[in-house]
Amino acid sequence: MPGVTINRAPLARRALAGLSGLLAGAAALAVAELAAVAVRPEAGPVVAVGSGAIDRTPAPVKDWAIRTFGEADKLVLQLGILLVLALLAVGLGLAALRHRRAAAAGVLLFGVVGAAAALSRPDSSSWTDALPSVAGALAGAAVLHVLAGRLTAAPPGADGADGGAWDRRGFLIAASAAAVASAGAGTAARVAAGARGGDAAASRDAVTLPRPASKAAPVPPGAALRVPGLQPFVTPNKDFYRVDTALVVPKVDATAWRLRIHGRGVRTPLTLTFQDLLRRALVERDITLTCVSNEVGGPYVGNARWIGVPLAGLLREAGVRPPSRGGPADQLVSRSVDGMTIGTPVDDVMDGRDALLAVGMNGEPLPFDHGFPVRMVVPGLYGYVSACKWIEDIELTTFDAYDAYWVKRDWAREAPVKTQSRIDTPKPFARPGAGTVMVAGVAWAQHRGIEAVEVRVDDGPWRRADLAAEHTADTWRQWSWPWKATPGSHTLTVRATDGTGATQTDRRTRTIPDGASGWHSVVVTVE
Ligand SMILES: Nc1nc2c(c(=O)[nH]1)N[C@H]1C(S)=C(S)[C@@H](COP(=O)(O)O)O[C@H]1N2
Ligand SMILES: [Mo]
Repeated sequence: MPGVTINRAPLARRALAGLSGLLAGAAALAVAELAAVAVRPEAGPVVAVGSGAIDRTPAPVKDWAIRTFGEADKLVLQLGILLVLALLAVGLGLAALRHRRAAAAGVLLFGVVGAAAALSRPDSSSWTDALPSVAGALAGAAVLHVLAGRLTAAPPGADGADGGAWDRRGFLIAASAAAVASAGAGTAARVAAGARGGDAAASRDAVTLPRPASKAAPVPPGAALRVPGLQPFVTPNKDFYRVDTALVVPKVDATAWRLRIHGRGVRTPLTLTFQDLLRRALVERDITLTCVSNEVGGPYVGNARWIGVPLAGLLREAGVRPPSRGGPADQLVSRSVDGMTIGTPVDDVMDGRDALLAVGMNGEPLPFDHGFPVRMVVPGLYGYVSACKWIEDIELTTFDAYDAYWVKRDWAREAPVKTQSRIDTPKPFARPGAGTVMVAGVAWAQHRGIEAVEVRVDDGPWRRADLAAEHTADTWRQWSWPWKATPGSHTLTVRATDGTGATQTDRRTRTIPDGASGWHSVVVTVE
């Protein structure tokens, strides 16, 4: 049916042009992601642009995103990027109707943006990181040129001679071919990316954690209360909160991993393998980790049993003296394989607390999400100033000389964990029956310990809650309080007192710059 052309009706032509743009965009992304597997997964345009966006997002917006989307924040960001790309692709397709070359150039411009984003990542070390975006853009421009190009060609002459325009079947075949090829490339990229992470997974499977030379103190029987709705004393790995900037979780092959310790005041720089760490005397400790982005009453706190190498001992072997003993470096900067930098006071790491290079979490090698093969854990400090995951470098320097990632973004240089308490049950807006209602939750003031927890109903007097047995000052403490609930709407409020005798302040602050303060309240209606 050579006489049936589709490029005469303007509306249909525009729809097909938009579709051409979308298909060009899909081809560009699929080819780029496939190329990224060969080059470096993090060099793919979506991840590179997304990571760049994360780094440049103003702190309040990032805070809002974490608050609103929680741990789905990265998924939302990636879907957002894809949506914007899809709209732009449709736009370029429409533009191609009039300005075929300009539209193709537009696609190439996106390639340049993607390449620039990939090259400017802190973990980019090679020009080859530009290749995925460039390859994708070339593929996208070609698809757009072919599909949209012939939408504008002259229609066949009255004699039925082909004027270069698509007939319905021709366009359908070409468009389907582009779609199938893109889907194929995209699927191949997924499969290849999975295989690439295989080495890391195999290296993790091969790890047998040695028995620690120093075991964790046994958890006293009374440390874990049995109250429905209360968070368990030990947070299972699968439920442990995750906060990081990694759009793609780094998959590090432990057999190729190295940790370098160097910098100011380091007499003997060290380079350690994973086996080097496992051969040392390991310690096992229960430590509660908290994120500075945790709102009052929020979920970004968890307690785990870590196995690791005491960091202070390693530093002493390297010849490091803390500033309190005359050493020249007051800041320890840890760097991860994905370019995160975290600054920790050297004095804190070397003051006798259990600052660890952790290799194990709750009886297994670190999960990839939580930093395999090695991460730092320092009791008493928020994660962003202490808990570097996927660590590969430790540099001794000064706070004057260097600002770490979050400090550059207006968070505090030093950030000890603030005393906090949370009501886990009843939940906000619960409707318990009148009578005895168990109010229970957790309180934490890592490295100072929790001495007391008090609960208040409405504006009534503070009542001492029953504290679970104390495990260590570095772990959170559960509490409960049997409330004689009377019908009506009531506000329950909690506050804790830490091991120094200081009571949690009621002054509400935002999370930025050094952690939220204030009391947690829940409103319930007793029936
Ligand atoms: N490499 C890397 N390490 C990191 C981060 C990160 O973004 N990248 N986030 C830090 C923050 S803010 C916190 S609170 C803890 C969270 O550790 P988790 O995800 O294992 O709970 O990791 C810290 N270590
Ligand atoms: Mo954090």
